[in-house]
Amino acid sequence: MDYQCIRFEVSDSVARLTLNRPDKLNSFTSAMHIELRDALDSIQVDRTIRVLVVSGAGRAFCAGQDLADPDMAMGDTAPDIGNVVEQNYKPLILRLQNLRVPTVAMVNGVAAGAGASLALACDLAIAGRSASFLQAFSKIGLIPDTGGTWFLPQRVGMARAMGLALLADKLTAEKAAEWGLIWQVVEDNELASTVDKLATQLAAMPTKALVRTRQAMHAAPTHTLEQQLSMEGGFMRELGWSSDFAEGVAAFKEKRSPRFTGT
Ligand code: T3D
Repeated sequence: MDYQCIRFEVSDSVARLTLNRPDKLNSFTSAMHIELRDALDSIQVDRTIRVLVVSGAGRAFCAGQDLADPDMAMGDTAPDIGNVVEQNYKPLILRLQNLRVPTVAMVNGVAAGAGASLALACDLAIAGRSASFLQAFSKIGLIPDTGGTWFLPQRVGMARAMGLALLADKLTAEKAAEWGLIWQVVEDNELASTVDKLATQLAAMPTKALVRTRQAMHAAPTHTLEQQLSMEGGFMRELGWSSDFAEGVAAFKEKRSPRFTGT
């Protein structure tokens, strides 16, 4: 597929997906969603990829839904944005959650509405100091979607999640890191190099274990302890049969760095 709204590059086991509508702060359109689905699906079949980095072109990460997209057009009747959520946002988040590689959001500027949720849907979010997070939804009469109501309280607790969602105040990157919404904040001029280093590190790690960790962590809130222990046991059994486990143990015994292959 020839991408118009995103850039997608793969090199050295790292896939870089850049939302690429800088004039509109990389806001989502239906056309962008089609391209995102295509790019994410390609990661599922390209076994050379070991990590995904998501970022935005220009000064923003993503301003959420493009409010001027035809999907949002107010004709004689109001648009069915429930359908837009079902057809575009739900598949996006489920694809990210089920991706076979770890994911990193490089938040280079404002992340608003579904753009903030996109960052939260990645396994690790790293922001530049001038970036910010905005639950813009209540300003236009909507709720935090794209998983926002799921990610927010889990990350920052109910009181802060409600404050952010109801009041739609901008949260600085520094505060976001302090509150546990994101993993790390770094100086703007160090963001790209920090994320490159992290991506290289993740790409050399035992991919399957990282992904099973994500799945177990996200299952925990709805599981009993017994269910969670069973899930951990199942994943450990599977990982115990992986090449990366054998390599990790061998490397430990031989006092050398492991050479994980993601298998
Ligand atoms: O289908 C569905 O709706 C369901 C899904 C909904 C999910 C959602 O994401 S709902 C929330 C949608 N997003 C927003 O409400 C955020 C709207 N944008 C803003 O509040 C501000 O733009 C920002 C706080 C993100 C950034 O402010 P600022 O001052 O840095 O930039 P700006 O001047 O407002 O924007 C620059 C340009 O981007 C401007 O275009 P122009 O005038 O230069 O031609 C602006 O219109 C455009 N832009 C920014 N956000 C959007 C957008 N255009 C379309 N849609 C946007 N969301």
